[in-house]
Amino acid sequence: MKLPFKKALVTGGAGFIGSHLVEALVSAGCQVTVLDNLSSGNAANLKHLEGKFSFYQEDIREAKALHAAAEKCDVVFHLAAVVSVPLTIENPVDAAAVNEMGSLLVLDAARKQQVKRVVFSSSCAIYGDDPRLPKHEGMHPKPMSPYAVQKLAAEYYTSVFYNLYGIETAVLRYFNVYGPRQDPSSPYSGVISIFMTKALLNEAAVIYGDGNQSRDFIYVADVVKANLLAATAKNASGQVMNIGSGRGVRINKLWQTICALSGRSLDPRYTNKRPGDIVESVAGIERAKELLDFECEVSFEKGIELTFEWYRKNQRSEVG
Ligand code: UD2
Repeated sequence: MKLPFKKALVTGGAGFIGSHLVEALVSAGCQVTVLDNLSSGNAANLKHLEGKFSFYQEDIREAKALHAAAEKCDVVFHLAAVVSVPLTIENPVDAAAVNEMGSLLVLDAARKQQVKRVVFSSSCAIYGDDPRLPKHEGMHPKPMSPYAVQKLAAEYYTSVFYNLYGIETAVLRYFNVYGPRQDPSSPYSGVISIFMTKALLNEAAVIYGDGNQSRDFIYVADVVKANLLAATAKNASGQVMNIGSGRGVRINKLWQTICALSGRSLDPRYTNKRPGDIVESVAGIERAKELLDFECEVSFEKGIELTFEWYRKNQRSEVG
């Protein structure tokens, strides 16, 4: 993809999604700066790109580093965050300092450094448990966790910066992102990373509830594509867009698919539903299609296959 901008900052660039974005930007010939405090990101995610980007190992709240990193950038992709919902429940104040105040500082640095556009990574968490499907951007937000409140607050700041200061912004509400490099080692890791690691270890998955809950899974390369389009599409400025596949997959079906790929037949162990677990989640994707001309290229079946291959090659012994 030929990009119409030269220099970009990726906050959280050493994380799962961020590292894939950095890879795409570098291979498109973009000059990339990464700012990441490595609290949940991992330098190993960028090892293969060593020497091809600038790196600030800093927190987004370190104003001096942030300003230096944003200097002369055309675009800021803001992905740095406390990404675990349960962690924000355990420690809402610390998480807010990063997810809310940190986001405000990123926007302000972008404004002062005259960055043209900021693409903010938000989450479908802001819809809460609204039972109506698919979830679309016109729905009234119903945040149910500090994480969702913090993402929503940052979305509002983004919109205020667009209206008050004329800085171009685009907000992407990700659904369940999966793919290579997603860390399976915590109980709050993405379900696909956990299930794949379990299947490879010949262990049964634990399914919370009856397994009939659905999720809209989106492959990480498609999320990267959405970011690149959001950085450049004329109509995206000032907009909020869902980034999902538009298709719901039940957790029982997910486990069966992964078992089939591993060639094993393992009955899952069922346990209590997770507190606050949403039952159905499917993205309405019309707005991203209209404004970004975005469509998922990688089907669930293909993405699962690619991801499983990666976990097979990079097998781990720790799993959430
Ligand atoms: C996702 C995001 C979260 C937030 C939220 C918004 C991830 C990793 N998390 O949380 O950041 O944006 O959406 O609503 O993308 N499950 C099992 N067994 C396991 C692990 C999970 O049954 O070992 C179930 C879990 O109960 C849930 C589903 O799988 O019903 C997906 O769980 P998840 O932790 O991957 O993601 P989710 O949707 O809770």
